[in-house]
Amino acid sequence: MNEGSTCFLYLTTGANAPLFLFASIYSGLGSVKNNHINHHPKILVVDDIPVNIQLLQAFLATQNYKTFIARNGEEALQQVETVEPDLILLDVMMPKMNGFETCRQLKKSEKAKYTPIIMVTALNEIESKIRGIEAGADDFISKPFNKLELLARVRSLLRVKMLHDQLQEKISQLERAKERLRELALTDGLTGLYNYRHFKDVLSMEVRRAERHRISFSLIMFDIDYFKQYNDTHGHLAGDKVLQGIASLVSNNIRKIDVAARYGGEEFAVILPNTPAANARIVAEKLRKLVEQFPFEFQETQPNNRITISVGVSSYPTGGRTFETLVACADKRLYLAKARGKNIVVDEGGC
Ligand code: GH3
Ligand code: MG
Ligand code: MG
Repeated sequence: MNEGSTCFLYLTTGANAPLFLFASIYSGLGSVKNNHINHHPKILVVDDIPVNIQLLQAFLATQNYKTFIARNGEEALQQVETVEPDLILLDVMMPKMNGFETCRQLKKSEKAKYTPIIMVTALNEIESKIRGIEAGADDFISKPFNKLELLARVRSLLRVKMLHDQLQEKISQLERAKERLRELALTDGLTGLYNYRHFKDVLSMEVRRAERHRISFSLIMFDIDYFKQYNDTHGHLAGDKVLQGIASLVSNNIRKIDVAARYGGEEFAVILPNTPAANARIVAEKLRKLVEQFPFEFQETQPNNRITISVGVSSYPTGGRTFETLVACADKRLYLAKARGKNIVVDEGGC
C-alpha cells in the first residue's frame, strides 16, 4: 500500500519529465500533437473482478485517460463496436471466454483489429506471454502492476495507435484525391459533363454490350445554332454561360444511366443505353424543346429570338454497328438538320 502511494506521488509530482519527453516527440508530428491535446485517449479495461477494474480505472483517470469497462470477453467485443477504444487492457483469467480467446476475437473484428491490446497476466508467467503473443497481444503487464511500468507501456502503445490513425487518415486523404483526379480526368472543365475521352470509352462499351446481348441503344448529337454569331456579339464569356446552361438542362433531364458529354466546342453527345430509335427520338425532341424554351441571356439577338440546337440521332444497329459508324451517322443527321433549317431533330436518312 505504502509503496503504491509513493509510486503514485512520484507519478503526479514527477510527471513533468515524461510528459515533456512525450510532448517533444509529438511536436515534430504536426496534427498528431493536436490530436493528442484535443482528445483524451480511450482505454477499455476488461476484467471480471470489480476491484481490479476499480484500481485500474482510478489510476488511469488521474492520467487523463477516458476509461470504459467490460466484465467479460463478450462485453469487450460489444464495447469496441461503440466505444472504439485507442487501447485495451485485457485480463487473461476470466470465466467463459478467457483473455486469449477474447484477444483473438478482438483482433479479428473490424473495429478493433488495429487497437493495441495489453494483456494483464499473473507475475512472470512465461507460458501466458507466449499464448498471448500467439493470440495477437501487443504487450503485457503483470499483476500486481507497477504504475510507472503500466503508464510507460500504455503511452508507448498509444503512440503507435496515434501514428496508425494518422497514417489511416493520410491514406483516406490520398484515396479521396485519387478519386477526384479520376473525376477530373473524365470531365469537361467548363460544363462538368463528361469529356470526349469518357464518351469514347462509354460508347465503345455500349457497342460491345449491344453486340453481346442483342439490345439496342441510341446516340444523340447536337450542335448550337448560329453560335458564332452569339459569341461574336456578346463575347466568349457569355457564350460559355450558354454552354453551361445547356449542359445543366441536359443533365437534369436525362436518366441516371444516360451519359451526357461535351463532344467538342459547342457540340454535345448523349448516349442512351437500352433505348431503341423511337424512344431516342422522344428524348431528342424533349432536349431540343427545353433549349428552345429556356430564357438565355441576350437570346433576342439570335435568329428567331432564341438559342436553339440542331439534333442528329443514330441507333444501334440500324444507324451503325461500330463506334465510328454510329458517330458518323448521328453527325450526318445533325448536318441534315442544319441543312433543313436548324432547330429540328433528324433521326432518319443519311447513313
Ligand atoms: P451553325 O448554326 O451552323 O452551327 O453555326 P455556328 O455559328 O454555331 O457554328 P460555327 O461552327 O461556325 O461556329 C461555332 C462557334 O462555337 C465558334 C466559336 O465561337 C464557338 N465555340 C466553340 N467552342 C466554344 C467555347 O468553348 N466557348 C465559347 N464561348 N464558344 C465556343
Ligand atoms: Mg453551331
Ligand atoms: Mg459546331
